Amino acid sequence: MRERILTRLQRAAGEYVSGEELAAELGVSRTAVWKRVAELKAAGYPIESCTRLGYRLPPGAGALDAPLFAGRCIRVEETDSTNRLARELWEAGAIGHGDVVVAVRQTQGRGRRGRRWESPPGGLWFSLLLRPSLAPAQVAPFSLVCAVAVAEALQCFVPVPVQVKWPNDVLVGGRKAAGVLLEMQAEFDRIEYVIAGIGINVNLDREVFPAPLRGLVTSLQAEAGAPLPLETVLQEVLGGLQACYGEFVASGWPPFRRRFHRLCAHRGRLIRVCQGGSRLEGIDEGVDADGCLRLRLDDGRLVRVAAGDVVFDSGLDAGGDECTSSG
Ligand code: BT5
Repeated sequence: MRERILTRLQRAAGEYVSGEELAAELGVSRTAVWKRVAELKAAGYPIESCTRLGYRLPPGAGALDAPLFAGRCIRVEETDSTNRLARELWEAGAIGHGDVVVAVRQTQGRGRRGRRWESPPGGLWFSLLLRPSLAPAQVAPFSLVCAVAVAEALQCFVPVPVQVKWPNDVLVGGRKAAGVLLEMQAEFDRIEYVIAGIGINVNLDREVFPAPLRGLVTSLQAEAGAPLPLETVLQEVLGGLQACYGEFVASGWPPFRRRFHRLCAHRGRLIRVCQGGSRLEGIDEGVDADGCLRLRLDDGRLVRVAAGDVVFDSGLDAGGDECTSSG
């Protein structure tokens, strides 16, 4: 949708286009237009807004001038993991900031902590290489930011709620439909690169998953009731990631905290956080200014958790009670 808004504003050659007109042309609400324009502005597009007149892009401020990703897309039929391939291509000097590596299928898709990510054809499996000029410690919450970007983009395609589960899961209708794997190469005070690996179950039947996962996962197709064009989903998600990346580099995690809370599936609920062999149980009191989860334990203590997996009673058939079950 962002691409179409930009194209329309460019076509207007510096004239204002009303929010109403844009909404009608795109078949969405005026609020949806307003949100996308806000994202484009955050990503560096010099769009001007005027309450009575609408939006305009000053002449000469072409879409390609904006400080966004280079956005080359390297497509392969099959690889072990797009995160691994992106690293190899970077080391060979073949890709740079903003480039994306997409695979039709991955043979050894990776989750966090060495877990496996099922990646048959029909999903979107891609990795985005980024070179932010931030200190390594500042990047930690970016995985939560990616989850927010993916969740907000996916909401355009399904009628059921899209939520996030700390730190990096995207749930559609309560089941996991996407995940984020952030990997970083850094020297002590300088980031060489960050690879944001994103997996989205787009057009997948539940039957393609191993039996233990079937009750816990879903796909956009299953929730929308029809297959979706992979390319459209990819463009929408990349647009969201671009906008969020621009805002994150400029302003850090704070602007995303509220967005994360709004989307969070377990805020205020009794949850369990599993870290390796240990587990903590308590009430989720939200994410703090560093992206850590705050947990109020039974004895009243408030603890901050920097890493782990959240398990909560989602009311779904497969339960997800065990810390090892879904990640
Ligand atoms: C994640 O890990 O959720 C991160 C997934 C990132 C995948 C992308 S695909 C492109 C790029 N290249 C890669 O090699 N990886 C990235 P985690 O939170 O650890 O969740 C892993 C767990 O999710 C597994 O242990 C399963 O329980 C479950 N799972 C596996 N495949 C799934 C799928 N396709 N959909 C939903 N859940 C899945």
